[in-house]
Amino acid sequence: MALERTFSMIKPDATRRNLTGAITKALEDAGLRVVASRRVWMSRREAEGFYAVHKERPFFGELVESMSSGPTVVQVLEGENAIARNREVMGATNPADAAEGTIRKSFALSIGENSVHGSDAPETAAQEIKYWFSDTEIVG
Ligand code: DAT
Ligand code: MG
Repeated sequence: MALERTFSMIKPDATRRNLTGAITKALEDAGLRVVASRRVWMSRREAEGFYAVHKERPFFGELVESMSSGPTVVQVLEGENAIARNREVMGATNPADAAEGTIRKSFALSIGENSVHGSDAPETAAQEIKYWFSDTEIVG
């Protein structure tokens, strides 16, 4: 498997608790390299656009509210199997189901405030990276 890139986000519930460093360390310890990073307080409109795939879900309003409630850190991660590796180190969406040692098991507060986002497939990774970063901002 060649080097792959994925999109990651440290969510407002985590930046609020000063967990940016701890979460980045967990990603780096898992073999992922941060090749782009920016702190951004997204607008409701940006959050709605980013999570458009979930717009019919009952939790969409809550999700947009929470994602625009404070700063996030948007990142591009690079590594072998980066998409799957990142999902593995993040843990299950609901922290109650997340495996021991995962970021969500260690830090998430609830299914809605679950500390991190990670792309789930090559197509969404490409789309999500492009949503937040231009090519020149990614330095591998
Ligand atoms: P993931 O972030 O693991 O890819 P997802 O794509 O199914 O999970 O959902 C996106 C986000 O939406 C998730 O990180 C938190 C929120 N969410 C999902 N299910 C939820 C629920 N049942 N109640 C509240 N928020 C939810
Ligand atoms: Mg998802």
